[in-house]
Amino acid sequence: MSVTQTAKKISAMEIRGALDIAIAATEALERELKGLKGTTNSQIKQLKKAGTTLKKARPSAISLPNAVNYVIHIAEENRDLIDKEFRRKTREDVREFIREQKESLHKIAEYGANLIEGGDTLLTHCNSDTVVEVFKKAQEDGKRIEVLCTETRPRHQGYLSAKALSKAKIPTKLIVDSAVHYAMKEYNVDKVFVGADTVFSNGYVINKIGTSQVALCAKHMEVDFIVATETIKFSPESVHGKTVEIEMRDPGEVTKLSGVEILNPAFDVTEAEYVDSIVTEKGVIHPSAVYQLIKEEFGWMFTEND
Ligand code: RUB
Repeated sequence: MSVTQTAKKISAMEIRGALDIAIAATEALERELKGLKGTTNSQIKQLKKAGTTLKKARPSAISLPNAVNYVIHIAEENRDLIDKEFRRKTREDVREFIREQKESLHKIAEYGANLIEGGDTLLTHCNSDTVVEVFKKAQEDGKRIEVLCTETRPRHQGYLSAKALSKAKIPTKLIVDSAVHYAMKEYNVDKVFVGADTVFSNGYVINKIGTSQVALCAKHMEVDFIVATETIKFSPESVHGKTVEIEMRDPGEVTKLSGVEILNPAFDVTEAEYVDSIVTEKGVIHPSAVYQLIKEEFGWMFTEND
């Protein structure tokens, strides 16, 4: 699949979820590298152009520009290599980066599962592969858990979570989004786990629209609100105050109602004070530790003056 085809699939949400988006973009650049020609400088230029096409595909998951920027960083590090050797070494490094991302998922599953106790009732919103892996690991570890999944209007990604969990033989219930408060009370939810599209240096989290309402309910009900995310979803630019755009999708995804303006924001921001823990591949951290972890993980993006 070409860079343009990958970007189209990301925009159309045929490839979705912040980690899958990042991996798909990285793989597209790796394939692009294979066919590049010309001087190393011109190959890097072509790679940057392809990267720009990918970055435009969706705006709210920082994992996408992070992955693209990292591939370009790798290419620039290999700038002194010539032609074939440049492509060979860069592709090898890019494949290593993809392996690391996949490995992160397993580590988060392990650390996240350690936060779950046998008998827990858990709730999740939308469809995060990372969260699904955490729940599956808890089950594999012999913990008896039950999961409530929100439907996640308008695209119903909660159905994907519910299907994946029930396939893994985890008792699963599906609720409409507006039943979160009711379900937390009626089913004694112990913990909420959600994924992330972007995590800012101040610990604020962008995730699927509705996440912040779930977090408000969790706070009110004194239920732990846990975010499971690879550090590729941390925003290094947020250290300098940069935010990301909240994607507004086609109103037709919601409904058609003549004479009424339909709004369809796809993501929202959950403030750090609602987040109890963030599970990363580097360990379980408090939102106040995000800044430090960004400095460690994205050192290649900062200068000595940062
Ligand atoms: C998906 C979403 C997910 C995060 C994390 O939104 O908000 O919670 O992307 O997913 P959309 P993962 O369906 O609009 O892409 O843990 O799989 O990276």
